[in-house]
Amino acid sequence: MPVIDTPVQIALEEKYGAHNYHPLPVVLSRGRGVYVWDTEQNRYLDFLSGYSALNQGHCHPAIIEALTNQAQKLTLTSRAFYNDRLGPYEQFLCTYFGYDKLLPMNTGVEAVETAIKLCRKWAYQYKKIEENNAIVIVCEGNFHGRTSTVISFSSDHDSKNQFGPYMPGFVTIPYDDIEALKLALTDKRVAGFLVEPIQGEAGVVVPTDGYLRAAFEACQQANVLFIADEIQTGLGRTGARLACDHEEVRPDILILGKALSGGTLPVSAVLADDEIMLVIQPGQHGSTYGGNPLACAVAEASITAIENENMADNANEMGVRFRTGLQQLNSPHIALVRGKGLMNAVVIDHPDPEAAWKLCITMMQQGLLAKPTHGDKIRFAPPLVITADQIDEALKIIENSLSILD
Ligand code: IF1
Repeated sequence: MPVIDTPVQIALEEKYGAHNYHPLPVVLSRGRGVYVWDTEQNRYLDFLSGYSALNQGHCHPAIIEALTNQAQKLTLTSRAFYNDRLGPYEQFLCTYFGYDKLLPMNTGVEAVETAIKLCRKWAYQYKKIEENNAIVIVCEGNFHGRTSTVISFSSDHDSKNQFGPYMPGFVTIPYDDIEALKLALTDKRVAGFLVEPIQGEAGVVVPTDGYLRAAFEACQQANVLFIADEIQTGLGRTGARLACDHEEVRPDILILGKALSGGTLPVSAVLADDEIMLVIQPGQHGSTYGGNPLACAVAEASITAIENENMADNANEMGVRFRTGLQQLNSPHIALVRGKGLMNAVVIDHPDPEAAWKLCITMMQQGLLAKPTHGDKIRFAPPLVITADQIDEALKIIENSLSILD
């Protein structure tokens, strides 16, 4: 494969690709574990992890082996027929997370859409809410994906603007505000509460200890489904199997994605018990690739790797090391360090609105990849297989790079 120079690669995307992203000016060509290499063979620590789809690290051997083995056998049957991977995978995941059933989808937002449909239909059948009047409560600062329905309840201008008309049936409340939730729950049309246990895109906003537990109990009191979007927070990222585990909350509907496939191909899933899951009957929901044997093989290997390598515990330990190291830099440019496990972010304090971007460019030049979110926040989310030495290597790069802001 001839090496194409970085500027040429970038120009190709500029000319022939939609301009729906503004990437850092680096062209990656190889990845393994926490490292990626660009076309000039420069090595970087990946502190974005494919937006937390690479919890297991790049090209995890066991996941790639599962992918390549299954790819030689059977990749897609459609759900018109059974295949020999789906049943065992569904049993594996339902047993692992403790639910009756799983509905397999592909992208995260498709799983979010599925959860909304399940919630609405459950409300009509079990809560006897008048049809087409179900309300789902969502939070300010949410990010649940980019379909027309999901951006209908986004509070982010760029995600929502000029994509109307918008889907009705959503009420927005402030995040981490239990009284606001309790008030919203007095509306008898409310069917569900859709929430990220930690808000990712908003810049890693960690709610007050006890918020998730209190929210879950308030929903139970109101016979409203607690729907946890664990697409980014799940699968070890926050130092537990699920972020909800930190508060012993068992969501009525659990949404998974991203690292469910270890960064190989889109695999998502919705888990729930029979009363909820069985409101969808044959012909009422689905997807061409949902539950394909390749996805099942990869997802089983992805979860097994997280479990066998104790990635959640490592995320806990390395997260503490990373946040402590950041705080000890005592940088005047870091206003705030926040996060849980290896889902962390810093808020940059600097008069230059481009400061976070410039810092990311400098860190890139020093061998660490991270990207700003919403201007002044930088998300730091490495693969959960990172070692103490690699955390220290990253902290050194961040420390050296911060001087660019002096
Ligand atoms: C982009 C970040 C954004 C998610 C949660 C559902 C989805 C996501 C909690 C949808 C997707 C991705 C999408 C990507 C950037 C990234 C992201 F927070 F992870 F950084 F946008 F907020 N729920 N998050 O985080 O899953 O359909 O993408 O598989 O769209 O720019 P998807």
